[in-house]
Amino acid sequence: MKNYFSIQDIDSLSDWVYEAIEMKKNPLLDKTLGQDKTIGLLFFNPSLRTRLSTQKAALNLGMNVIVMNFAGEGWSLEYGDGTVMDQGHSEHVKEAAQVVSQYCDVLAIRAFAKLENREEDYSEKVVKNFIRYATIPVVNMESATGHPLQALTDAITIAEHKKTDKPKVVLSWAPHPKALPQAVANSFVEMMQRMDAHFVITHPVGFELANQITKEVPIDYNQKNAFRDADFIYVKNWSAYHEYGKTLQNDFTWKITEEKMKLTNDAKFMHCLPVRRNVVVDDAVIDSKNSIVIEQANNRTYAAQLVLKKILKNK
Ligand code: SN0
Repeated sequence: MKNYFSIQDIDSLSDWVYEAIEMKKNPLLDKTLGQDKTIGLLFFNPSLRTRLSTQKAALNLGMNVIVMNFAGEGWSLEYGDGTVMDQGHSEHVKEAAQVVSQYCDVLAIRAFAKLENREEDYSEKVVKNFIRYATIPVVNMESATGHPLQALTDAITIAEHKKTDKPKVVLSWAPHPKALPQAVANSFVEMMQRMDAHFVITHPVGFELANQITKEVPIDYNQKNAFRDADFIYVKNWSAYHEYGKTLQNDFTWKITEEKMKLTNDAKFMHCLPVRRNVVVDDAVIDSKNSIVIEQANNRTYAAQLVLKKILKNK
């Protein structure tokens, strides 16, 4: 594998999930694989789990890690072809990507959706241009439209916790004070279409995700109905896709409560974090024994480590 841009780069999901679970049992098995190799992590946005788990994954493989916060510290980058660069942008991605490629063996990038222009975000301007001009493999650490490391983590976590071969998994929208990207939800939806699961999405009218991603996945506009008999409740806020980047109405009746969790089949509660307590989910749910968010975050390391291992082995 050269780049890990989206979950389409996973050739055999069941093999990957199995390998990640094996790797978790003995994370230092390949501790010399990345010896004398360097990964560079570029962040255009904040991070806790992605930054530390990807570093941890690289360290487990014996790699060196260099990290740069691009937001505020890097030059403001230009992405257009043939632009007369007499405005605010100081450096073209063409040079930036080639230069970084000389310092590193693998490059990982986080660049969130700006939520201003749907076409621009869905063209994946930042990460795709880095892939275009870099001469080394590129890993997506949440781009404008996807978060494939999170989705791989979620597949691993569901595989570890499922009690039946085909669990019922519900992706539920929840309220949030800010407009958030669709990236996590998009990649989760794509992942659930590849997993053996009864998958349902529930959200208020107007929060439909891109049809090219949701395809035939059933949408239930009645959250309580969707929750019935669920084995996993995966919660995420996202802003509207059609009225792009808008929060529309922030319906607080969509918060995840103990009462709603009682409708489920003793479902596990999942969230990629960070989460706004008592806005997205009540303390009573996230602090309950059914909440697996901390273990889910732990699995970020093994998802990243598996991806890096495959890139290092060029398989
Ligand atoms: C990001 C998102 O894409 O929704 C990253 C999730 C992994 N989340 C946020 O930006 C939350 C910010 C906040 O203020 O709650």
